[in-house]
Parts: sequence; C-alpha cells; structure tokens
Amino acid sequence: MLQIVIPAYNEERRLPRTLRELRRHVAAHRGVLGRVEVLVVDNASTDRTAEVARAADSTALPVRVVRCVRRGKGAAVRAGLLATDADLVCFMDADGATGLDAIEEAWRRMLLGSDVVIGSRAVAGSLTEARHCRTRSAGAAAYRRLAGRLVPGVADTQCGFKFFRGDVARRAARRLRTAGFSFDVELLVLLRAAGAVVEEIPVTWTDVPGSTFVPARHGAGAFAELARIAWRCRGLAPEPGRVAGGTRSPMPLPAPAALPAGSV
Ligand SMILES: Nc1nc2c(ncn2[C@@H]2O[C@H](COP(=O)(O)OP(=O)(O)OP(=O)(O)O)[C@@H](O)[C@H]2O)c(=O)[nH]1
Ligand SMILES: [Mg+2]
Repeated sequence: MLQIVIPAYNEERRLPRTLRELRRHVAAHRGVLGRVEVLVVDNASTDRTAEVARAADSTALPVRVVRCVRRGKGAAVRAGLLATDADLVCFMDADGATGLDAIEEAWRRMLLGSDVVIGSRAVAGSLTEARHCRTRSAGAAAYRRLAGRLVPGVADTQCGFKFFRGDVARRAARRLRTAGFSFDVELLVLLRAAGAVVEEIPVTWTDVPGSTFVPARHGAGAFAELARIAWRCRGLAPEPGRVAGGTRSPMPLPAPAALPAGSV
C-alpha cells in the first residue's frame, strides 16, 4: 500500500481539486500503484479543510483526516508520516502544484533501490512556471545556497513532493524537530545521516495561487530554522557510500501487478 500525506492549512479551496485529481490519477494507475490511501493533516485551519477532506473520502481513494496539535507544515508532515504504516509513503502539497506523474516515477525508482525520491524543480527535465516576485526569488536563491550546504548535492530541498520507504520515513520523522517550512532540510539531513539513498527526479510544477507561504511572515523564520538545523545536526554526516545518486540492491517490495512503461 502507498499512503500519501497531505499537510493542509486553510485549504478548503485548493484541496478538493487536488483530491479529485488524485482520485482520477490513482484510478488510472491502479494496476501499478495498488491500494492508495490519503492522510490529510490539519492542525490549525480556521476554515472547512477537515470537512472538505472527509467529503472526498471514497472507496476508490480513502481519505483520512489526521489531527496534529503542533502548528506548522513541518509538524503536520511529521504527524502524518508517523500516522502511516505502509511500505511506501509520500507527502505532497494540497495545492497540487507537482504533476502527479511523479508518483509512478518515484515508485519505479524505489523498486530500483532508492530509499527516498524527491521531486525537484532544479534538475534537467523539470518543467516549472516562474512566477515569484524579485524579492522572493532573491530570498529563495539565498535560501537554496544555505540549504545546499546542509544537504550537499541536493538541488531543490523545498519541492512539496517527497516519496519514501515507509520505515525509513518514520524513523527520520521521529527525530524531526523543525515545525515550519524548513523541515524538508532537516528531514533530508536526518535521512542522509541514517544512510538513506536520496534521489532527485524532475517534476512538472505549476504555480497554484493561494500560497500559505507569506515571505514577509515566514521568510525570516525559515532562515532561522536553517540556522537551528545547522547547529543541531552539526555532528551528523552521511554514511559512506549512501549518498544521493548512489545505488544498492533493490528493496524487497511486494510485486505490483504491472509497472510503468520502461521500468524494470
Ligand atoms: N497542516 C498544515 N499544513 C500547512 C501549514 N502550513 C503550510 N501547510 C501546507 O503546506 C503545503 C505547502 O504550502 P503552500 O501554501 O503551497 O506553500 P509553498 O508550496 O511552500 O509555497 P509556494 O511555492 O508559494 O506554493 C500546503 O499543503 C499547505 O496547506 C500548517 O501550518 N499546517
Ligand atoms: Mg505550494
């Protein structure tokens, strides 16, 4: 089974379409993906996020709402990952910005031996829509430089699509402390330190209006979190031979009924 965690904060407008598209996508790829379940994590929404999530629940795509007392995207993803029990887990944003084809590609890479496959808007083959204002773009470039020092070799730490072996994700999530938007960086540091093979795959990324990230409100906090991660994780180094792009023997996953074209 694949469990998909969706952190959602005041997403009553963007979530229904994302869940609808996900249901269609899963139905179209049922033979590859097998059983899929969605866990929507709502921790502080003041709108009808939980209701719209429950309304999307169906036999074709079961949707559960997970409550999380701590606020922030990082706290929500952590709670979601810890609520999973599947062999394969993933998280994605409620805005549906990442093209869903990434799911099958990530699945294929997992079968080839990756522990963690992350969507990237910065590797060859990705298609992204540029749209941020100059200030945010400059901030993002500075952020990428700092984040790159903590997870060398990873070009895009912040894409809201990450796919994991379930046990690997749960082990790292237990140690995750960052509650805000920089949690991806800490998660990747922890995963690397535990010896996980992390692979970046190109994604199609479309801007969806209604972002919950407000640079003026969250920007400084995201940088402060990076500094705290650097301090907390200063002793952690990747295990030799288990860095991004590395390979090892494929993991023992239950064989899917069929694989995407071009797979092993
Ligand atoms: N549960 C929960 N989810 C959150 C919180 N903050 C953000 N999210 C979710 O995190 C995901 C990503 O947020 P977006 O608003 O798309 O922001 P972003 O992707 O970082 O930035 P953009 O590039 O502007 O889209 C969405 O699914 C949000 O609902 C939070 O405090 N709690
Ligand atoms: Mg987004």
